[in-house]
Amino acid sequence: MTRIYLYDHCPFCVRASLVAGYKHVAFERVVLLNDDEKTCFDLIGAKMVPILEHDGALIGESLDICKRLDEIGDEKQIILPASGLDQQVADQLSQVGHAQWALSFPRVIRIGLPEFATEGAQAYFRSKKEKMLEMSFDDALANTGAHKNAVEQVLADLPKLPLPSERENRLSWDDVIIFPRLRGLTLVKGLEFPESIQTYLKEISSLTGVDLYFDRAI
Ligand SMILES: N[C@@H](CCC(=O)N[C@@H](CS)C(=O)NCC(=O)O)C(=O)O
Repeated sequence: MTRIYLYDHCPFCVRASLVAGYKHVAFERVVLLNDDEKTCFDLIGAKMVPILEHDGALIGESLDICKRLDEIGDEKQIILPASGLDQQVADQLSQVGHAQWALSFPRVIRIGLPEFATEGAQAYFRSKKEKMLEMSFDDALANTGAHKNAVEQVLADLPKLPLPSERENRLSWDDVIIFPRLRGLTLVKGLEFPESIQTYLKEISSLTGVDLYFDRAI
C-alpha cells in the first residue's frame, strides 16, 4: 500500500506528486485539512506534509519521499540528474520570496482546494501566514500590483529552462525543485509569465499529471 498525505497547494508536496506521476506509482492521495494537526502528529510527530506511507514505513521529508518513489516506480522512467539550474532558479526566486507569498497565500484559500474545505482550515492558514507575511491578506491583495511587478522582473530574468520535449520527455531533478516553486504563481490572474516558462509549466504538468491553476486564477 502506498499513500501520500498532502495539501494540493504545498510546493513540497508537489515535488512528491511530480515524481509519483512521472514514475507511474499508484498511490492513494490523501488531502488533509490544513488544520488537521492530529493526523500529522500521529504519523510523524510533527505538523508537516508531505508524508509517504509505503509498505508500513513512513517518510516525512519531501526529497526523501521523492528518492523512495524513484526507487519503487517504473524503472524505465529515468529522472535526469540535477545540473545546478535548480539552485540558480531557487536563488533568483528567493529574492522575491515575500512578494510570491503575498500573491499566493491570500488567493490559495479561495479556489476550492480540499485542504481549505472548512472555515476552520482557512482560518488556521490565514492566521499562520499573516504572521509570516507581517501583513493581513487584505493588505497583501491591495498591494497586488507591486508584488506582481517584482515577481515579473525576476521571471523575465530566469535562465532558459530545458523542456521535456527537448530531451525525450524526461523529467530532471532540477524540475523537481523548479516546477513547484513556479506553480503557485499560476493562480495569480494576469501575472505575465514569459512564453518559454508557460511552455515549461505546461509540459511538466502534462508529463506528470500535476495540474496548474491558470483556469482558476484570481
Ligand atoms: N522540510 C519539509 C518541509 C515541508 C513543509 O514545510 N510543509 C509545509 C506545507 S507547504 C507544512 O506542512 N507546514 C506546516 C503547516 O502547514 O502547518 C519537506 O521538504 O518535506
